[in-house]
Amino acid sequence: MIKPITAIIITALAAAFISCGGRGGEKEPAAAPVKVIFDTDLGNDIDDVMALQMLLNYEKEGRVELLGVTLCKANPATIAFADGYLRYNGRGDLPLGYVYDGVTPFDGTYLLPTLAATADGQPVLKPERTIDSNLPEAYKLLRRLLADAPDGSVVLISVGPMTNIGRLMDSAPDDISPLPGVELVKRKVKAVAAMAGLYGGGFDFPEWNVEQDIPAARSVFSKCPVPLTASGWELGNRLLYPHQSILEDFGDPQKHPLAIAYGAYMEMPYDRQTWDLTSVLDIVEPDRWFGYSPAGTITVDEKGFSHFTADPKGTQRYLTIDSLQIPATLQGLVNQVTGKNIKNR
Ligand SMILES: [Ca+2]
Repeated sequence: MIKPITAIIITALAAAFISCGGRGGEKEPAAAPVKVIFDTDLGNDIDDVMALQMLLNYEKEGRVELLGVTLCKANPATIAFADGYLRYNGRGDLPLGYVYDGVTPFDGTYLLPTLAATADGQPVLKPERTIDSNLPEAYKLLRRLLADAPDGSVVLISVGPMTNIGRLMDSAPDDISPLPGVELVKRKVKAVAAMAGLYGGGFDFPEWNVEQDIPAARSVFSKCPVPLTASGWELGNRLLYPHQSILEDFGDPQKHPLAIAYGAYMEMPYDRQTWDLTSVLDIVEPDRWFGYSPAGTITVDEKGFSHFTADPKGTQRYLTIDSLQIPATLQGLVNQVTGKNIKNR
């Protein structure tokens, strides 16, 4: 028999554990998953693959609902890679849109090797959608997905040249929606996360995503009618993904498409910057891993340089990080890319 005082302590401890959401107690009521559209230039830098894997893992945790993926790299292998990768993760049903006359048409270094890779005599990726699949124009798919979504529900993540998002902002009413692009975004989108630009004064050059399609970036930053959080080049540059994780956390690295792509992108071993990953991490888990600039506005000049102006009425900001927070945030990124959080929930 348990003595009364011990019983009281146990009861108090159990109550505290449950209120902290501890495992083993009652589960916290799960928040509704965040509806996400992911606009990516898969095939340019490797961080897009890792950012996509983070989203797929968040979805497996019930924290994200992927509505669709739009491709802003104008290379046919991007379609096959995206479809094969989604299919590998059980999401071959996800809508895909493509930028038919967009920028960065080159093959890059990892799309074709990963598509050609085999394991145990089978292709690792088994794409069914290709350039011949008549995919919708990306900005039209964006319009469709937004039109079908509840008001104020969608998070738009932009981690490549902003061609598709720019065309969305500039789009006119059509048979999909009577709203022009900016109004459609205003009604349906809760927030935009964009890996784009360079902030804080430590460096001074046009950031790559912005530079590839300057008119599109100017359009997005000047017209975006909802809160936009940018991740600047300088942020992901401080958080280097450990190559040991690529070698150890995906089973046989010769058989997993992320590890194969990472190994093909550059000569191993290397620790790559986590630019696109930071936008995903913050928009799904705001106020946890990063700090923020004051509110303000971001402008892009004709040469592609980004400029931030603090303004209490502004709805744009950029991510920051304190040096002391870097190890924990990097571990947060690794856990999400590798899916370690799936097992822990
Ligand atoms: Ca990218």
